[in-house]
Amino acid sequence: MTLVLLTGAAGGIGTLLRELLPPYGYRLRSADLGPVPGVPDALAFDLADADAVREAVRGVDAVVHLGGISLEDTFANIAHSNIEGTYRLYEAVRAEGVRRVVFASSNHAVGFTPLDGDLPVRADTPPRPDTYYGLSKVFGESLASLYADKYGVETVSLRIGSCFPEPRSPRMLSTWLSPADCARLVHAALTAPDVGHTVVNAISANTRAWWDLAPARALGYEPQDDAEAYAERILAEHGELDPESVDARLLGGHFTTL
Ligand code: NAI
Ligand code: 15L
Repeated sequence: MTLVLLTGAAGGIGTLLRELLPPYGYRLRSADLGPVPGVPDALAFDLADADAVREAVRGVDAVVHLGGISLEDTFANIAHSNIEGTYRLYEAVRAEGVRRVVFASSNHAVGFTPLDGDLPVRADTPPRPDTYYGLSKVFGESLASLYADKYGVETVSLRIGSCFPEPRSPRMLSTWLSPADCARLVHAALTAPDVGHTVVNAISANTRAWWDLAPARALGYEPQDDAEAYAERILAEHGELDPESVDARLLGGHFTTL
């Protein structure tokens, strides 16, 4: 059975994937800064701690790297958890001979991409980070590229839109990644052959999508969900997306104003 290190296992997506990945045949080694509720044998360490990260990576077949700060923060905090932490993870992966990483990148790596240009936005659109947080995801993608070319450590970087149990806003009718589709995509990213470093957009099959899913589908991802199922309730609550609003004009929405 494939043993996968899941960093950020106590977080929102980690909690969802701890339920959704084992049915695909994975055994998980969960890790986070502190305890992971319901997982007494989870590893607790800071991703910037090189020795602890090396120990956590030893013996696994692959890593799903969700750990880190998931919103905007000070540069110092982002540098510690997301830049130093991701570097330490890749160094451990290289040293321990692990061959595959799935990296949780973000739409905020390309958040300043305008939505009035060519749609859908492709997965090879150039980096346009909207925050220090987005910048750290650009760093992570570039680090993955370096380690693929130099050391043969393969990575699929998932530019995740908005992964929550349900979409929460009119913007998320475009950016939602359902938990079940997230698990489908992570499974595809763990099993597709010869990925080198591949960047894919990571959303469900949303009617209002802004993003091209062709590279994700090429890995074997077949999304089954569509945020449109929630449109009536969301739009009754919030109204339609104002075309002048930052959520309608820029991919990263309000992160561009933080
Ligand atoms: P979250 O904030 O709920 O979980 C992140 C986890 O990482 C937390 O449990 C936290 O304790 C842990 N962590 C933070 N700093 C750490 C450190 N220095 N060492 C060890 N662990 C550390 O985030 P969520 O929503 O589960 O997201 C998971 C990943 O996916 C993050 O990398 C996030 O940037 C990315 N992502 C999430 C999106 C979403 O819609 N939820 C969208 C785009 C990207
Ligand atoms: C992200 O990268 C964040 O981690 C998440 O909390 C959401 O805000 C998401 O992007 C989004 O853009 O909806």
